[in-house]
Amino acid sequence: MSLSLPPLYAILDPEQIKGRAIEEVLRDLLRAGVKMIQLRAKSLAANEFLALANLVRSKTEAHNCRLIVNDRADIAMACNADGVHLGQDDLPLHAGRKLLGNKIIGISTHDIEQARQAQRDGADYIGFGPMFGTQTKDTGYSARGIDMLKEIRVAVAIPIVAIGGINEHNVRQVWQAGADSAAIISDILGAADIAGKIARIMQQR
Ligand code: TZP
Ligand code: MG
Repeated sequence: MSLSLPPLYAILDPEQIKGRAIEEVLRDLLRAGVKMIQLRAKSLAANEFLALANLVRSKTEAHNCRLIVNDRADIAMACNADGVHLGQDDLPLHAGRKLLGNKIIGISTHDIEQARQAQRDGADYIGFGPMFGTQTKDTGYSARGIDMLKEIRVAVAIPIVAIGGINEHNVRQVWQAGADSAAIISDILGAADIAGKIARIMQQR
């Protein structure tokens, strides 16, 4: 049976929280009812990443929220996350599957061929983007846009998480184009009132 994803896929990244305490931001996300969080920590050493992942695991578990670890299958396993998110240059899916067994594996994709390949290889969902212009990550790809998202929707049956430049003002188009979920970093983590931001995003459904 295919994975069912909540409409909002929040990404928690200690580099994007504007000097706030990560525990506080996490608490805001969970109180706002977020049911899926990806932990992304590009510049933490493995021991620091794991310590953070353990903390986030205990809080997400208490709120019945799934936890996906970005990039690191080892840390996903060590903290008992629900899964891992792998990019095109991370461990290939077959290797991730050896480590993760039947846990969730998401794969970042940027075009139809990568999306089809991820589905063939057994990904549980694909990330697709960057949808719009984003400052958060230089993906090396131009904005993919709504029309390409619609093509991806037709090309694969597995769930799609759209990412890149999504905010409260454009998220509706992303859902309408067939994304199962919208991944948002800066519009949420940069908000002065995270709970209010999430409520406004969810009102767009
Ligand atoms: N992958 C593709 S775009 C992106 C990632 C991790 C960053 C998205 O961040 P934002 O701030 O929601 O545009
Ligand atoms: Mg990666």
